[in-house]
Amino acid sequence: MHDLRSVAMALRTARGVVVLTGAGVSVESGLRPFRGADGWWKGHDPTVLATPEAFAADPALVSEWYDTRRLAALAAQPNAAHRAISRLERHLVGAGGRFALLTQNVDDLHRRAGSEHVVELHGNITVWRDHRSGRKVTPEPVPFTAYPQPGPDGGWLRPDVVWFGEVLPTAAWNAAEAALSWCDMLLVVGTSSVVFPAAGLVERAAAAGAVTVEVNVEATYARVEHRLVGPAGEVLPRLLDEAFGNAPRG
Ligand code: BV8
Repeated sequence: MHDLRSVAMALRTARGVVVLTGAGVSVESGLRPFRGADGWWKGHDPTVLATPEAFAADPALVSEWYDTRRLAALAAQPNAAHRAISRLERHLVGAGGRFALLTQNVDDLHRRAGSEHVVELHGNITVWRDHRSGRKVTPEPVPFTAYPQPGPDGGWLRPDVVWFGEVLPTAAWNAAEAALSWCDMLLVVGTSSVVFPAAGLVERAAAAGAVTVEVNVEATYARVEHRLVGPAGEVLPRLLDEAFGNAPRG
């Protein structure tokens, strides 16, 4: 993997690193990716269920799907990919550089792996909100007693995630755009890069002159300069060892 060596050289001198992650970084934690056969649940397509229309039509079904995923995320453990990204953040910040982690994932595993500068572009499945009042709650780590679960203000509880057709949280999107202004290297890890506006960040980083690198088990349509093909839990630790020496693992 000669490209890993050239990517490591670029990473060694990068001053502003942004990492954009998708469901692929949590596959090695046992969580399903979003697309493909593995993503479907009881014969339902996630891209259909992850919409306000689906929740309005069948709040019980959508709540059950999300509660199942919430419990799976709580039971999962961060993997070597999450830990490598957390290690990269500590290295950059420790060396006086800048770092941002932009995640499309809602499973909270980056934060549990020790990442601090986490921008959750699509929300967080461990937080829910009353669908009428918007009041947020963090449910106990046990299954809901009913689907849908009544909220504190008379509505139903819905996950505090961004559904298709909903706008991304303003603060998160502003943070993502701000990161592009100082990003000189973008690592795109474990995402099919088909969901916008997140996927559009790759082209914008490249247009701003950043070195763009994809880490994925397969090549996607994302237009990047380098592709490191393999599981993120294997590629990222090797990349960091090559770039920074075999420092204590994160
Ligand atoms: C928006 C949270 C403005 C919920 C998600 C019509 C009307 C409105 C909007 C649209 C429209 N048509 C299109 C749009 C835009 C739409 C969109 O992009 N649609 C796509 C499908 C074409 N976007 C939106 O609606 C966004 N909002 O545009 O608002 C607006 C508003 C109103 C009207 C107009 C405009 C909101 C998008 C956010 C949706 N919510 N998630 C939930 O999680 O349930 S997105 C969902 O997809 C997940 O968050 C997921 O993270 C994200 C991206 O998927 P990936 O993470 O890439 O996961 P995937 O399974 O696809 O791929 C996994 C990858 O990992 C693969 O490449 C695989 O090879 C790789 N992999 C596997 N194992 C490993 C690995 N890689 C490394 N290592 C491994 N071990």
